[in-house]
Amino acid sequence: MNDTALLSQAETHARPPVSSAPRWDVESVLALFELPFADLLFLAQEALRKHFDPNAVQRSSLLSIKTGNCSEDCGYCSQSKRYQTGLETQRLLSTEEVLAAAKAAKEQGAGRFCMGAAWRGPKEKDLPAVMEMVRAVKALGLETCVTLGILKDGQAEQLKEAGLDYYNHNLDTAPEFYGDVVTTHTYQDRLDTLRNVREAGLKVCSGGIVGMGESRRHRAGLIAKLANLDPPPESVPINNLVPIPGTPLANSDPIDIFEFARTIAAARITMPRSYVRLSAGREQMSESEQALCFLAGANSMFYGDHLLTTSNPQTPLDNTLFDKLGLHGI
Ligand code: SAM
Ligand code: DTB
Ligand code: SF4
Repeated sequence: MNDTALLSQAETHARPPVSSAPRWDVESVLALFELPFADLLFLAQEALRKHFDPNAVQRSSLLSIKTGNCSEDCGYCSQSKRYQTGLETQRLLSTEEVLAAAKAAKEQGAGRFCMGAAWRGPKEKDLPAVMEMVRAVKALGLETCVTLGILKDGQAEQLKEAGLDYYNHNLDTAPEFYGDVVTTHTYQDRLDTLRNVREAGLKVCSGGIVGMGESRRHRAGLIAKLANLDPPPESVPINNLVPIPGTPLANSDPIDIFEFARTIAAARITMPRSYVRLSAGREQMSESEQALCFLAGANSMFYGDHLLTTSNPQTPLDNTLFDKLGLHGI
């Protein structure tokens, strides 16, 4: 497919879905990855500028509300109880602790507050406490997001009733590679949760991780899967693997920054109306590398000095970068 044809596929995609047929096949996404870099970034900028203020960056702050001791074996994760990562575990925080962190995030300028729990999924007894946190954070005037793992029938509806805006649940990689990274739950489990979340009327945040030893075709496969969700996620986090000593992926080769930027650009072009988030791994990137990701169409990021169990650039550093680039936060 030539550039014009690829862009016209992007434009078709931008219209409200008329059928549930896949709109992006893996080959077409691969063709985007294989464009000359400047051509790819040009298409990404065109897609961004059609739907967004290109200099506005959505900012979400993260808090781990329950840390470590997780039953699952996700090969990238510091929080699995199967790996010796030296992580200090923490039971579910109180609403007061969460509220204090949310207030601080709001003061720094975050627009959304995302609460993450190291669960395979929440137990029925856990949900009332999380619902209380959601109500309290929303009352501050922040958008709310939680990431709690696999949801059982009815749980997404309960979270919606509490006023939750977004549910984060990443597909993480292509279906063909998922089994190399996680064996304790399946890709289909994750798709089922995303369907439950959508049916409950919540907004979807779903993306993935690159740099886990996957191929370019796998990266294209992840993007195609996300773009073909009907409708696509409102928010698409693209994480660069943060290697955690003690996990199976501790020694993965870092991904080349241009390949990372290509993944962001492919997400931008195939999901033109979604916020594409430059997510984990920013601390390992220079200012210029981050700027490249914004040029590739990222218009969202994690803001605040920590992610879940690892660190993120300090707020003053991010504010300086925004000043240098003429970006403003929302
Ligand atoms: N337990 C829930 C789940 O797995 O859905 C929610 C928390 S989990 C830590 C949320 C997401 O963080 C994962 O799906 C993965 O995409 C991302 N993540 C976890 N560890 C990471 C790492 N070391 N580097 C990059 N991203 C990571
Ligand atoms: C997402 O895609 N990335 C965030 C959030 N959603 C929950 C988590 C990143 C975690 C990075 C490793 C850590 O801090 O444990
Ligand atoms: Fe548990 Fe989530 Fe980490 Fe997997 S990614 S081990 S489910 S906390």
